[in-house]
Amino acid sequence: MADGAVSENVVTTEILGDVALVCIDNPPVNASGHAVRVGLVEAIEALNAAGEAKAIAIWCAGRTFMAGADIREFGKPSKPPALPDVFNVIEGSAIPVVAVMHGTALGGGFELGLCCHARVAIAGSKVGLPEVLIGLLPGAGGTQRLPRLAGIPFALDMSLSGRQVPVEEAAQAGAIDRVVTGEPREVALEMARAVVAGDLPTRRTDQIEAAYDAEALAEAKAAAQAKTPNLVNPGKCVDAIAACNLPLPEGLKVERQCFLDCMETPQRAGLIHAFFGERAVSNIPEAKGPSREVQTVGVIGGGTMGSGIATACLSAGLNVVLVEVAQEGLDRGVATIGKNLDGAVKRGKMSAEKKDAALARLTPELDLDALAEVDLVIEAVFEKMEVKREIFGKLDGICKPGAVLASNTSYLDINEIAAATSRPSDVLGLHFFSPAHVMRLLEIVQGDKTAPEVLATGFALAKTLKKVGVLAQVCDGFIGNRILAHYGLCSGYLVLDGASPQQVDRALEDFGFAMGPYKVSDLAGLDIGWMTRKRKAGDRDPAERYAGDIPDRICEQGWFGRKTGKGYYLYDAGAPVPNPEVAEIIEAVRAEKGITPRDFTDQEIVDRYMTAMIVEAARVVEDGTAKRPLDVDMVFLFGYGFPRFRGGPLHYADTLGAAEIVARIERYAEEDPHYWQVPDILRRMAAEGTSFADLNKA
Ligand code: 3H9
Repeated sequence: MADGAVSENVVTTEILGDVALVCIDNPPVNASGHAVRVGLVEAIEALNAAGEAKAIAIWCAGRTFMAGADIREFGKPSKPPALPDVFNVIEGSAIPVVAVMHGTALGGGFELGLCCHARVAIAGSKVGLPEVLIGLLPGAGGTQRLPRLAGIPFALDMSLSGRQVPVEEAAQAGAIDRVVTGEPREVALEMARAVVAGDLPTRRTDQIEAAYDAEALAEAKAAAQAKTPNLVNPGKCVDAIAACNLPLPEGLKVERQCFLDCMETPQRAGLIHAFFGERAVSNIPEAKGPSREVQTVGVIGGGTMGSGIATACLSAGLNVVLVEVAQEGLDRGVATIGKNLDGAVKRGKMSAEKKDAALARLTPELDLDALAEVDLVIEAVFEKMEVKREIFGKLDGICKPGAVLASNTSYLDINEIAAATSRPSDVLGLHFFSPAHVMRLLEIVQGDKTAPEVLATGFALAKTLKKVGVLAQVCDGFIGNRILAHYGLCSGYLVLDGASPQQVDRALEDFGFAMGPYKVSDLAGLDIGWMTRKRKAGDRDPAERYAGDIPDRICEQGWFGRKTGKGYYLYDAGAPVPNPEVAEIIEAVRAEKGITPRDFTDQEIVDRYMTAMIVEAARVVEDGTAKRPLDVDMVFLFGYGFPRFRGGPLHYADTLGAAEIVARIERYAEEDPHYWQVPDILRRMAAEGTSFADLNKA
């Protein structure tokens, strides 16, 4: 029996003749929180004590079978009974138990199914072991029972990919005994009766031996190490599965230890912060109010950005009117959209029929007048205020009343753009990230006069496009690019002072970034930064150390990165190699400036780069450009390739502590007091011993 806790009626039992139905009803997703665990043990023990039922069926109310352990409980002291103990009670039940799964039976939910004596699923539902995605491994018997039912290769695939597997596929592999149609409760009753009648065979996993596959295990271990060298949990997951040749109770002990080892890691905390952060960014009043209906979107500009935005809208089932000024540009835009959609088909993200239907919803036009009837316009033209104002002035006269007018500007003042219209309340910023049909971030920029309904329409659009919409206020670069501009200077200083671009890239890739900043610059095009530096040359503070001499000189050679075959790296053939001529430029610039290059360790590079990022991110929170620290974190995870397992710059900052960050800034400020300044918010946090996580809760 459990520790006497109240089960809050989240688990109820119905006796219907000689069968019993046990229902879990714990909205929204029937997670196995403490009350559920207690309730399940009580229900199974009570039925066994009574000894009247000949079969038990476990089913769930609401939209889904149990979606796993309650992730909100992780990191807090755990209250018994632990989930593996609950499942041992179920597996040990003398009365056979059948699970009836619907919706998404994930993690502990699927493991609940595995510990039962028969597993039935409703057609069209999915099962999965997504623990790997939150820094864990299946810790309630999944690594032991799944290989016994479906073999080691299938168990490795499910638990290392975290993918949601259609139940039909899981049934084929042996993980599910029967796929049926119907409502969960009715199916539960029918299946419990089928067990009694002997029409649904039962099996106990403690009586099944797994076919051992040492080769698959060794391959999986090597692949996990190569693919995610920074993560502990995939390797531990393989170790746990490898124990499936032991007797079940022994194997479960190994699994438990591996699970607890992962639970202790900061990676688990980072990944769970990412899970909740992704949901929390749109869990705000601004996103929830009434919004305007959007079925047809006008996209102005058929360049890379405009075509990507159009692709995203078409893929989500919206109609798109694409406007360009010249036929050639329009044709190029349509061709890019076609290529983007072809890519989606090739990657298995879209069927060929869906692609044809998407293209049929595209209307290419050469005249802004074609936007008269669209519900929302996204302007994605050249980054110049005069051009944008001219377009918005025209849209004001063309678009129907109530149309939402959005700019995809990355830096410019939305209020100034809105002022070019007679309806600034309809204007907002929708800042996509390149490639716009792939990157999940959408900064939703609120102007001074943006109507609440228009802002909510931005969030609704993000949801339709399956993007992560983050609210930002107006400033140069909004959340992401403003912070980037600041820490970009830091990487410039690192190279000026002695590091090579390759060392900076390597250090940050080892830290977990998908690509180092110099590889990213080469990919994005070095001319973009060059243009920005020229645009801002007049505003430069004379006290600021200029970090642009090296990239300026590279651009003067006509080397703009990947697209010209040359940048910080050479892209002639095969893998990029360092451009030796850049090393000469760097040396020359250092010599002209009288800089004696010094050595940096990789750790020092990471420390300085991350501190610079945290400094500006803290300021963005302090002045309200971002609503909360977690909004900054999600911008970096979904738009800037920040390592997900580190949770985002401000979650990472909490792992260091404000006092350590302040101490670092003060140390660096001894060399460059202009660049390295302690934001007030960090100084306050250091004094009070508070964290960014505290601000997320406030
Ligand atoms: C595990 O099981 C470990 C075991 O192996 C071993 C244990 C010893 N817990 O995503 P949605 C909330 S690890 C707590 O918007 P959808 C979510 O935050 C777990 N809360 O809906 C949101 O709250 P709010 C393995 C959870 O329909 C609300 O439910 N399982 C959990 O788009 C709705 O969620 C997973 O990793 C949870 N487990 O998608 C599954 N799950 O309304 C994680 C959800 O306040 N969950 N919430 O913002 C999912 O993948 C999706 O939520 C799911 C539904 C597909 C289920």
